[in-house]
Amino acid sequence: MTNQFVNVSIVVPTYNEVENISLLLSEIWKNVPKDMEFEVIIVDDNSPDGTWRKAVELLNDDVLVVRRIGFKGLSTAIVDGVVFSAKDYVLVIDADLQHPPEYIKNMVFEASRSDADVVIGSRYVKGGHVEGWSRTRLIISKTATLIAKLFLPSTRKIADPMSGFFMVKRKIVIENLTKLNPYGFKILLEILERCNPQKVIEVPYVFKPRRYGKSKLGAKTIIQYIFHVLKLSGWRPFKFALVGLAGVGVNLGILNLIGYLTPLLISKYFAVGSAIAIEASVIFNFILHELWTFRDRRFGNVFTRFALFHVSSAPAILIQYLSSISIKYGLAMNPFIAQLIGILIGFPFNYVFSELGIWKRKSVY
Ligand SMILES: Nc1nc2c(ncn2[C@@H]2O[C@H](COP(=O)(O)OP(=O)(O)O)[C@@H](O)[C@H]2O)c(=O)[nH]1
Ligand SMILES: [Mg+2]
Repeated sequence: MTNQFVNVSIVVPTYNEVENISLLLSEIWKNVPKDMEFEVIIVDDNSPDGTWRKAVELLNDDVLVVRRIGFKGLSTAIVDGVVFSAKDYVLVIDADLQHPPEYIKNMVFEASRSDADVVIGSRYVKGGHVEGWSRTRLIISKTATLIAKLFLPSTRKIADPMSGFFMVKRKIVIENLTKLNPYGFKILLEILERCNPQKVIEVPYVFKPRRYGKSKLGAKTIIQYIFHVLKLSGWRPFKFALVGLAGVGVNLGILNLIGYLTPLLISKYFAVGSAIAIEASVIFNFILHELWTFRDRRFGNVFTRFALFHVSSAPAILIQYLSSISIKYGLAMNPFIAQLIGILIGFPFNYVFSELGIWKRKSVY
């Protein structure tokens, strides 16, 4: 009889988990499907509490302990675990029993059934849940998920792209190893963005409170996370802002030129002159976004994108236009304040609309 399950390397990153490690291993043995071929790889960063020593004591033929000296970091530990692994799938699970091993069976079953590139243990699909989090903690997690979805198109259809409990085909990680930048804690985001998985599925699980010991992730995690997402996005929001800034320059430059060539257009017919300058800057911004900011995301018809870009620029344009006209006709509003309002309201709208509506990435799953 052929084996009905895929074979799996279970990678466990550990740092100061001495009280959890033996319980975790026995839970894993209890919960893997009976006829599944598997191995366990513990990647420990030379924990001061001697987790690695304890793990070596528990060693049997199917367990490998990697003790890294002079390294520290959750994501790099997981990537090293993948490098040492030898099976078709890698399953990543925390050592502190927050990812209950009883869900392994179901994840393996779904991987075997679907042949998905990535199987995510998900807290945010039906049947999934988080136990023991305060409302604040939950809001932070959901906000972080939303940030990922805005900046990283590969995560948009996934309910829990920040999960640390997941399976991935070894092959897609190894093939893209040099593209991975295992910064921070969210290696799944890296895999989704850089390894180009074609099929991703989510399986619900209940995230439990830590069994023993304490969390290694502190307040600076949030800053690191935002930095990580921006880096993964190729700094797109900054490129977008830079182009916008250059657009303001173009606007003013053209207005000056028009004034020089046809003075009437910046006096009696200022509304016309101003409109021409604004349109010139919108065209300029559009071209730069096409060639630079979103060059990898030019799908569909360029004229549709061009028309939509006018819609997305509309709030900024409108505020700018009204303020410049009102200033011109003496209805006095401080021009800097008017510009600032235009930018504050216009920029986020324009950016979000551009990301989600105009230059959206084609979804593969
Ligand atoms: N090898 C290694 N493992 C780590 C490191 N930081 C955290 N871990 C492990 O990664 C898992 C998740 O970390 P944890 O502190 O529980 O994060 P939290 O669940 O988000 O609070 C646990 O198994 C930790 O032992 C690290 O720097 N190196
Ligand atoms: Mg934990």
